Amino acid sequence: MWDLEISKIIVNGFFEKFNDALDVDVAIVGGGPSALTASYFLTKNGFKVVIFEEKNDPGGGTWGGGMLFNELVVEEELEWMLKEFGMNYKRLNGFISIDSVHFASSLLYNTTKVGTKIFNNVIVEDILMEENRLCGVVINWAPVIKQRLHVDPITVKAKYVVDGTGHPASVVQMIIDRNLEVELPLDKIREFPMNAKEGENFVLKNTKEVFPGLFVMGMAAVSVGGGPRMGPIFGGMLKSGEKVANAIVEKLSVEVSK
Ligand code: 48F
Repeated sequence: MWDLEISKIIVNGFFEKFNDALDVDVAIVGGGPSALTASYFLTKNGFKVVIFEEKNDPGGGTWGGGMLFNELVVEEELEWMLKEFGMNYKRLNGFISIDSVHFASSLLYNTTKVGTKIFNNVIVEDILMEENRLCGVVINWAPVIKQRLHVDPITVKAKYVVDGTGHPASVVQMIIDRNLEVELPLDKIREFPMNAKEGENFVLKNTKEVFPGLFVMGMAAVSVGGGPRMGPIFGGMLKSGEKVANAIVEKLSVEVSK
């Protein structure tokens, strides 16, 4: 019977992916542009990467461009990466302009094509710790959390966790809420008014390991470091994702060769 066959294909296909994603090299929280870039470079380097995105549609703040004008901007120096992703773009006075729907879908296509697994509608609601080091995340279905259902989560083991949750820096916030030692330049997570140029440099500088086993990238790195937001310029997100990927590749490669 067709209908039964279809249901079995879906259920078996999902659980095959999901089972494999319970023990990974890198778990990325949030599916925004920095996450899609980081996962692409990590997976391409042979590491097992999973992204958990609480919304139905991964891509974070990319789809709507600036103020719903669905065009976004990156710096000219990133042309090599856009070429790597096979994107169409226009060069204009030192900047590059890209259709935001094309940008989001290209990032999604490229990272899933190399093998990154994205689980949408899944929220990271807590962290998994061992000997004062992050070693995974605690996940649940986003509708379970949003409807406040009393349902326990399950855990995913990861060698590294990356906070790519954007403005709220949710994973770092979970560490702070538990009074664990995290080095913050301010008394709390906070971002400052928009300044695209400063923000673009700031995001890259603040993309780093902030707690053993936990990296922060993208807008989350800005919030944790206390810097200015930068709105619809996305070069910093791509650079930040690439920086996290390189840093983790280096660490994991050392561990593999031990
Ligand atoms: O904010 P977001 O797009 O992340 P980003 O990579 O990019 C920022 C830009 O979009 C833009 C900008 C450019 O200059 O300023 O804002 O830093 O995407 C973050 C994603 O994380 C998801 C959220 O739904 C969004 O899609 N997210 C947040 N908390 C959780 C989460 C969580 N606890 N579990 C799963 N997903």
